[in-house]
Amino acid sequence: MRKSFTPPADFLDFIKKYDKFILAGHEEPDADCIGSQLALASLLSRLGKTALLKSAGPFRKTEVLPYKALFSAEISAEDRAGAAALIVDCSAPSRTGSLCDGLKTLPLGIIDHHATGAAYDGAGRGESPVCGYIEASAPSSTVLVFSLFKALPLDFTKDEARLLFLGLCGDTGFFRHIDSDGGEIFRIAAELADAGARPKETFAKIFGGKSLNSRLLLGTVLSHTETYFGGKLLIAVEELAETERYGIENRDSDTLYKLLMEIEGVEAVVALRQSSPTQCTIGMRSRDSVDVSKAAAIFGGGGHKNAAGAYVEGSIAGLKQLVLNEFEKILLC
Ligand SMILES: [Mn+2]
Repeated sequence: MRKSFTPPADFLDFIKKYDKFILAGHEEPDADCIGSQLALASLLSRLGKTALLKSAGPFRKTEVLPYKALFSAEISAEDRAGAAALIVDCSAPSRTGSLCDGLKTLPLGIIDHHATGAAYDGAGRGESPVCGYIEASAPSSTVLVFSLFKALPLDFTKDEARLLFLGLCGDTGFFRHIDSDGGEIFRIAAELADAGARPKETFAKIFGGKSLNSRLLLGTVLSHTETYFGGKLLIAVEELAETERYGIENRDSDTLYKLLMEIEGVEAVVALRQSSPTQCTIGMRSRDSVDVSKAAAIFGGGGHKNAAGAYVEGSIAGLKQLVLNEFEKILLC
């Protein structure tokens, strides 16, 4: 089936209606978040509008670090005057971290492709209008921003094409997560390549630039990965002392998940990390029909069907059994 992405008419009206936008993305931004925000800012400025780029950070991933200086983590009263807010690559203002307060009471537009995003109903925003372009079947937010360019219509500059392509490659793991029904994605990729996107350079941006410490941390985490349920589930553990020894900036989650998901028989991978003496992050990846977004929601987090996470109180030792209980239901039923 041939599908395409088209922004809802009321979302296009939202873009046309305001002259000034505060563009916010989620905390710890990835290539899709940053690529979407920057391409959108460029689109808005070409329409003669003001776009203020905001991110709470931290900028950890090597592919987003070069753009850090373009973003501010503060929203001033002057920024807010006459502005509408646009949040990208997440659906709830709370996901923007420290920016959340600065977005309060502003008219809000949302561009997102997360499965758990569709439920956002504007709760707590009083009379402020909320307008969403939320499409869980889109592989990246940049695909939705791409469709905004097409709908207006605007041709892509070389820089815009490269930013949109960067987000698309980031969220699809360089196209390897695209399953059937992916024709439209490759048509979009082809159009971005025609407009100046460079796959080789993008690959080097996303997968290059690693340090030796990042490989040593990866080796340590791999060396204490445990297998459960006949090899269907792997739990990888990163203790606080290990993160501190090698540096959190050297954490390479994408490669960890990739290496572990490549093991025969594995249906899900959980990365359990002690992020402070009292808090842990739980990252989850899964294959095809195994839905980890529900498990993440039980721990107060969210995400996609095959990629989700949560931030929870507790220690690795305490959480492991709770994780096993949830995955027993998911994998053995
Ligand atoms: Mn995304």
